[in-house]
Amino acid sequence: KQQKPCVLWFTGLSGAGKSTVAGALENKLAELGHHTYLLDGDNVRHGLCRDLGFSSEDRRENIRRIGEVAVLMADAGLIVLSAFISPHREERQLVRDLLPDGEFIEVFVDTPLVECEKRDPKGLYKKARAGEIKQFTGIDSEYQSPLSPEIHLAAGSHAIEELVAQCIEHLKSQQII
Ligand code: GGZ
Repeated sequence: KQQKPCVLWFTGLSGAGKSTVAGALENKLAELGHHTYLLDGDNVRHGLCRDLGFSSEDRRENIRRIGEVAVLMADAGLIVLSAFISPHREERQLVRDLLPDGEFIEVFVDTPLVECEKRDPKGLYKKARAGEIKQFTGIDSEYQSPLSPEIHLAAGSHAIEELVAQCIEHLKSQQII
């Protein structure tokens, strides 16, 4: 199946739905016959980046490594999906700059903090509020929203299928698929 390689860079708060939407999009792309790879906390923070924590420097190094891996995978022809908070504009820009024009697609999974905190699937916000986890994104560590993402998902108020459809539309409009 014809495809152009690219990196779909999901960014957003913890609990915003990055992995969920990226996973559902990956399934849809596979169904359509495309070749993809999903990078997320499960396969990266336990291996390649297991020496890193959540200080600003460590997050920066986390994103740098993931960016380099994403570039290699795009080089191999894949549609790469990456789902990390990636809280800093500068680091996301560094990854963008590693790729040819049009191959970096920033996907802002825009779920308001109040909603993420209400979902709190792992109880991490509760712990962060209690001071048991320090430097938690959105609580005592900054999240810098994208200023002009290629795809802006209102993920607090739309069903997963609608968000996936919005991504598919964008990929078609850019003749990636
Ligand atoms: C943010 C943290 C923290 C702190 C642990 N701040 O909801 P989760 O659990 O599964 O997703 C979060 C994940 C964030 O890792 P990333 O590699 O995406 O972060 S970054 O891009 O900023 O490097 C959360 C968990 O790890 N977690 N401590 N202090 N999230």
